[in-house]
Amino acid sequence: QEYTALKLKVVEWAPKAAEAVKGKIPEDAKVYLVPATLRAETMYGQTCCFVGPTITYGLYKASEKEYFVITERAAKNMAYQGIFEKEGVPEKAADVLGSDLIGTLVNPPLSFHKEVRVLPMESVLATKGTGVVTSVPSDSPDDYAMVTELAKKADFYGIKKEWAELEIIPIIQTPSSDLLAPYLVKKLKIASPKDVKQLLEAKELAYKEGFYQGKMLVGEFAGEKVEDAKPKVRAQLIKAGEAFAYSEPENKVVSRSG
Ligand code: ZZB
Repeated sequence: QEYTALKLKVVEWAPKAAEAVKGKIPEDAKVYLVPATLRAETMYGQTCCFVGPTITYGLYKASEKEYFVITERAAKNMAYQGIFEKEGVPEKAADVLGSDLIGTLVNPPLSFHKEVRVLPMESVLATKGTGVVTSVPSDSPDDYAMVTELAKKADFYGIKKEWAELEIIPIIQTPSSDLLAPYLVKKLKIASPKDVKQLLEAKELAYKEGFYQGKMLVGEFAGEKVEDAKPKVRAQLIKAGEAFAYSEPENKVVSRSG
């Protein structure tokens, strides 16, 4: 499985995360949350970044002045793939619990929303990708169901309601809708992130319709088919130093919905 790993720069830490990293990295170091995605062409529509609240993340040294927030498992894979300056064993500067990251402000490359918050998602798997997931509610039914839930129960989740209410901008046009994920969530009567089975079905439908029938509505490749735009957007992000290729051993790939 070849992912695109995206660099979301930390602009401001949540208080507990700030405590966890204090004095552990150089003052002028840049830190990134690094989600792994299969949908580089949707990055215009990022509205937040999900972490698993019970997952322990590490701050791993990518180069002298750059650190990545990812799972240990991902750090080991990256060290092995020559993504870090130092090959072999990853260097960890600090641990930080997912729940302590919530509220952290990050800058997602390419996105219309220049600053988005880190928010909780229980279904994030520590065993897949980097354990960090960027949220695109226009095109990912899981993400749409989760941001809807977070906005509804902001107090319960310990977040500010407005963090989950960023405008959802149409990115891709398909025969069904310009906002395929919200459309499918409604159509399959998905009420919450707990509707795992319907969400899995919605995800499969969204992947298929988005890829084979989707047309870009925004960005440099507006008007082009998703099929054609996808590799171009990815190449652009990589060239700009805002993303890199990250691959996962095949047998370890598990679907988000089990
Ligand atoms: C942005 C995005 C935009 C994604 C979209 C999907 C869609 P899959 O499909 O389940 O095999 N993901 C990545 N890592 C994790 C994790 N550790 N736990 C849970 N979910 C994870 O895996 C690929 C997708 O699952 C990734 O692509 C990521 O969400 C999420 F419009 O990134 B995606 C129809 C889907 N649309």
